[in-house]
Amino acid sequence: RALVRPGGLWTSLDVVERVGSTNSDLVARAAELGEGAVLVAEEQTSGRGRLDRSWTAPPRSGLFLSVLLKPDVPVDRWGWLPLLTGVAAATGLARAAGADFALKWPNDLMVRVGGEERKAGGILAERVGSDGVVIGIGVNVTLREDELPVPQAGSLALANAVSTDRDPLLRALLRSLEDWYGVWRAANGDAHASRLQETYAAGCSTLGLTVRAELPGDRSLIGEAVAIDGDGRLVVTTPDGKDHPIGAGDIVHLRP
Ligand code: BT5
Repeated sequence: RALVRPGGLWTSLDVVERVGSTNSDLVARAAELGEGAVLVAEEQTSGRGRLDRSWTAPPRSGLFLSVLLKPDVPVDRWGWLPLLTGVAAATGLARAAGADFALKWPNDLMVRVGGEERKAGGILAERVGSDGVVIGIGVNVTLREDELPVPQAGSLALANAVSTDRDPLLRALLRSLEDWYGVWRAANGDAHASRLQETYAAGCSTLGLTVRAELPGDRSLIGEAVAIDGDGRLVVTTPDGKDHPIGAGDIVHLRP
C-alpha cells in the first residue's frame, strides 16, 4: 500500500482474492478510474493472453496485475508501452528476485532453467477509450516443474531466484514501471531519447536468431532478427539482404 503516495504514479491499489481477468476488470472500470489505478489478483479464473490465447496459473503462484495508464504522449508512440513494461519488469524483478531475465520480442519475459530459456511472464496491453491503455502483467513466481500450465513455462523458483516473496516482487515491479514510464513520458514517448530502445534491445534474446514471421495475407518470411526499430518493431533481414520491420500484431516463430 506504501506504493500509493501523493504525487506518485500509482493512485489506487486494489488487491482482490479472485477475478476472471484483471485486464478485463480494469478495462470495464476504466471510465471511473484515473491514471495509475492498479488491480492485483491472487487468482485469475480466465486470464487472457494476446490474440485470444489464455494465461493460466494456479492461485497465488505468481503476480497477476493490471495497471491503467493515460499517457500524455503522441498516440503513435504508445506501441512502446508493452516493451517498456517488459524492460521495467525485467529490471525491477531481477533486482528484487536475484534472477536474470531476457525479453523475447515483443512481450515475453524469459528466464533460464537449466540450459534453456523458458517463458516466466507475459504482457498484454489493451487500448481503452480514446486516452487510456490497460497493461496486464503475469509472472510465474513459485511454480514448480509439476505445476507448470504449459510445458515450455518457467518461473522464478525454477530459475533459482534468491527470493520468491510475491509482495516485495510486486513492489519492485511497480516501482520500476513507475520509473521507466516517467523517463519515457519525460522524453515525450521518444524511445531513443529515453534509452528505452537500446535497453530493450540489450535485453532482447530474440536478436541474432533466425525467425519465421507470419504476416497478414498468408505471407511469411524467414530471416535473422537484427534490430528493434524506432517504433518498437522487430527488423528481420532476409537472405536477399532486405530489411523487414515486423509489427507486434504479426506472429513470429523462433527457428532453432
Ligand atoms: C501473454 O500472451 O503472454 C500475455 C499474458 C498476460 C497475462 C496477464 S495476467 C494479468 C493480466 N490479466 C489478464 O487477463 N492477462 C494479463 P501471449 O503472448 O498470447 O501468450 C499466451 C501463451 O502463453 C499461451 O497460449 C500459452 O502457450 C502460454 N502460457 C499460458 N499461461 C502461461 C504461464 N503461466 N506461463 C508461461 N506460459 C503461459
